[in-house]
Amino acid sequence: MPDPRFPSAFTWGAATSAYQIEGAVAEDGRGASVWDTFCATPGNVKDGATGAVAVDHYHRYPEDLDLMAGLGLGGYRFSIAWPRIQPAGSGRPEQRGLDFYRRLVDGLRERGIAPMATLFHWDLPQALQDAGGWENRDTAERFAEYAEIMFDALDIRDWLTINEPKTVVDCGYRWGIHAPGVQDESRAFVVLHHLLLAHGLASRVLHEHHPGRRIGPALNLHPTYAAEDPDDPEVAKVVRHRDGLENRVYLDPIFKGAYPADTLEWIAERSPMPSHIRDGDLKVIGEPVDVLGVQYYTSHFLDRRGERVLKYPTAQLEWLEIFPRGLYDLLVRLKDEYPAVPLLVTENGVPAPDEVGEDGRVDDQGRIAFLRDHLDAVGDALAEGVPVEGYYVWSFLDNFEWAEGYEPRFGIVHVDYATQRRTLKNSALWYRDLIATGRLG
Ligand code: GBH
Repeated sequence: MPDPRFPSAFTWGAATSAYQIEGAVAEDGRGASVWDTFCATPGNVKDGATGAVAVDHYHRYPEDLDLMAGLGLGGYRFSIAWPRIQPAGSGRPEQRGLDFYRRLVDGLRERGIAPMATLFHWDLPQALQDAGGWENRDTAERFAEYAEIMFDALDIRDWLTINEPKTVVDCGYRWGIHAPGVQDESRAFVVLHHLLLAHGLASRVLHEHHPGRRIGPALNLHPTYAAEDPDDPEVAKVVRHRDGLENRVYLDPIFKGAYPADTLEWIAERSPMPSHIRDGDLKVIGEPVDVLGVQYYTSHFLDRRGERVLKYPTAQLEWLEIFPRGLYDLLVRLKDEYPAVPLLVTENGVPAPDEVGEDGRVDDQGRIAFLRDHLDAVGDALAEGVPVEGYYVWSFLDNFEWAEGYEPRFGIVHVDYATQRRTLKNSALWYRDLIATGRLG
């Protein structure tokens, strides 16, 4: 019997992003992105790795599509490389770039896999960065134009605007560990506002030109908890503050049309961001959301000083403290505190240093347990009436893990980087069985 908590229309999917898998960075007219630039500076990425070749998906996509079909995936979430479409960040689209994504979408359709496209997964055209990037309000306008090109070019129902604005703000602009490598809070929060503006502007374009399709943001959200005594008012204050910076500062403007007052006040002490909010911006940002992409990896437990305390085991990457219950709490919270919109878990997954064994298999039991436990949390949320429509494993393939290079492997499909040979890990076989039987096992 299939697990009764999951509706029969539930989408079992997997996700990737352009820069992490495509390679072919100088092909078919693609322009440079901020990540090409960032990778070129020694010290930014482990072992000097880059996405120049990645897993060569740009050339190997037919084989990858066949592997997806073999698993029985119902949905595939990919991202479009803006620099393939507008190499200089604006103007007439590059036909060869459009053609690649058309072939990909056609290939998915032929195999009965529903495509979902992310418009921006961090690979900003370098030309726009040179003009100020997301600190420049104009980039949000350019994004809406690029979005319109894609909406017209691709026959896709579900769209995501910005992948994880928080990661761009924090990693790209506060901590400098992602492109463009800036460490400046005053600039970071201006970027935050313009990313949300870009999200709203693009959503408007879709609603005006393509009623019937759906669009929303892909937010990485982190439940925050007191590590010790939750009744300690000092801790409660710290937890609430962190919740503002991690979650509410993205959710509230998008769903409630207003920045959370406490977080905005904190930001105002560090950044001229509030002076960049123009009349009407929050109306744009508050454009109705048709579907929310929820990306969950970990939760944050905090002590009285706001320091993160690790209470549970971590994965290969230390930031990923494994806490499936956080996903349940998050989904229930979204239902309780925000307007009811269909939810998709657009990323969830775990890294490991997987290798192919002598028997030709990759026995990634840790990943199987991780995925099962998190899907169990999704099932519990569904049983509580949370409208989760689908789940996309991060990631379909091992790939370029940003500043960490190629060492952490997030795929359910193993890639031998020397030969580009693909091998289904045991987690992929487990996922195939789950999709076929509807049972978590
Ligand atoms: C997602 O980011 C991304 O969408 C995806 O591209 C990526 O491959 C995947 O997750 C796995 O990482 O400064 O300690 O937080 C998840 C958010 C942001 C978590 C960057 C790790 C760097 C270490 N990630 N962060 S830390």
